[in-house]
Amino acid sequence: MNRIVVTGCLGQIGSELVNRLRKDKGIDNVLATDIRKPEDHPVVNTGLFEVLDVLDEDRMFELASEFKADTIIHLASLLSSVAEDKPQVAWHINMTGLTNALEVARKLDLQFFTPSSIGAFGPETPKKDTPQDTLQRPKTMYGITKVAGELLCDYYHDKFGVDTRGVRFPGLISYDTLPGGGTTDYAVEIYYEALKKGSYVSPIGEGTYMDMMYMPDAINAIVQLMEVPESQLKHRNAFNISAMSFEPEEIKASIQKIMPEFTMTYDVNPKLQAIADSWPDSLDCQSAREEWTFKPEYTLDKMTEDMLEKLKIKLA
Ligand code: AKB
Repeated sequence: MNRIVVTGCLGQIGSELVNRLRKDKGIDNVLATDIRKPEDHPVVNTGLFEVLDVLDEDRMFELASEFKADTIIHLASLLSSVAEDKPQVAWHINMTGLTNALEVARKLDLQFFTPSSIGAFGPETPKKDTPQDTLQRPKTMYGITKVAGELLCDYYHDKFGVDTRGVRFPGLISYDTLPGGGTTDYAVEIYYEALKKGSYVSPIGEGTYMDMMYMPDAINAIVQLMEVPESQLKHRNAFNISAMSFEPEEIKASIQKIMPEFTMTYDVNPKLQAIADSWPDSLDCQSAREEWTFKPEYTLDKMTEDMLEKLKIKLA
């Protein structure tokens, strides 16, 4: 991984990943792309940036080929909640975008990364300590595109020899760029609202556990997995990874350790709750630990401390 094209760079993961890769690999070795080019944005202002609609395979090929890329990190995708509102659009963007990126990787012999998600599991999946290899059958369009994507990445490796790699991300929590249209977004919003209003109305019901991870651990995971020798990997795509599993009362309690006056009430959103109920409570991450020494640093309390500190500065 030395010359990298990243799609979907203005998103929650992309904006922080591009920053890290520019530091690690050099500014001129990372080509950030997204469907729009904002006038003033750190990703655009601090390095190479090109407009790219991932539905346009020719343009993706041209950019990667001219840049002499050796790696493509494909992040552009619709998240779970918005995908339920526009299922046909979600299928088109998530699957055609992925197929195009895989084709570019095949034609140019690039190393490849794309994230799957806890959304790739369904209500029949074992809920606790969800195994790496188990029954999936998701009931959301997002989950269907993620399972299909996992299988497609395996296929491109087995059939064409593309060095595809990937993880199943849990909910990602970060202060830099807001997530957009996910089911786990509440775990980001709660910190903003705690600082802005001192209170939060949770759209996810009490007792609903979901896996989560702080963004620095997620970025480390991508870099670590991409750099491990191929010979060490048995499950190259869709590794279960998670740093913590909590329900709304637990994140509330974590915030209250620093802000005792913080309060939370519930107004459960039926769509989000149904999605959350169909996902695992906690993943078994043994394969990631064994095959590429995955080891997240942030616990819930350590993350809360950092989030509140960084957000306070951002919102000041
Ligand atoms: C979402 O909630 O859709 C995402 C995810 C867990 O994949 N954050």
